[in-house]
Amino acid sequence: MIKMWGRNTSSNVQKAMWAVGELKLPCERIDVGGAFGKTKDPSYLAMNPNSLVPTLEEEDGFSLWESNSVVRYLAAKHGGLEPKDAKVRAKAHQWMDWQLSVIGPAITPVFWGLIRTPPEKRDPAAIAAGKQKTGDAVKMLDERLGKAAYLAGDAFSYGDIPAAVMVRRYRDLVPERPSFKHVERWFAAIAARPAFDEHVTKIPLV
Ligand SMILES: N[C@@H](CCC(=O)N[C@@H](CS)C(=O)NCC(=O)O)C(=O)O
Repeated sequence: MIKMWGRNTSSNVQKAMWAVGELKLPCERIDVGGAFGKTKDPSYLAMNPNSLVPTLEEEDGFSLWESNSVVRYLAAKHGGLEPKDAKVRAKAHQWMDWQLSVIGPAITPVFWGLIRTPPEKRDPAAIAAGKQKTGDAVKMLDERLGKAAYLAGDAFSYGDIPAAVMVRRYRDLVPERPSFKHVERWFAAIAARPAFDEHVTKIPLV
């Protein structure tokens, strides 16, 4: 059975576990990171020198880090989630990379400010700037989703996974957000997926 190292409250672990759920793979998830610690243990660092979660470990000793790479690997190995057409697949990869480079960094100060920082220590300006940047990013998603049902094209794929985990956080953290009707239509379809419900919606933001 595969092992996924990482606490389930991590957005990056959630991406990997959501893919595990979509692919219906037997998996043991092991709590490390955050309050659980252990990511600086030599045995963990040998698998993941970043001291971050998640890390995938297979029975033959193969290990892999970077959540989006883990998602793509599991999909390629087990079949499913991966668009067959090269251009559609490239669009999926584009939106996965965009999550790491654009919407992830935009929402991080909002998440840390509102969830992991006590009210008296919050930096309201940083939170407001993060909300604005995240809204600008979600507007890009809305424009894309005005032209296609899912981010890569007509069908759900791994290209939706990283962005949807971020949009879940945006919707919960920014109730005063503008209305993005295409994103809302797409998110309703995502939220109806049992694996998303189990590995993302049901995990509180902490
Ligand atoms: N780009 C990496 C980022 C991994 C990352 O930053 N993980 C965070 C949790 S979301 C982490 O390990 N934080 C320290 C900890 O949980 O101990 C990925 O996508 O896997």
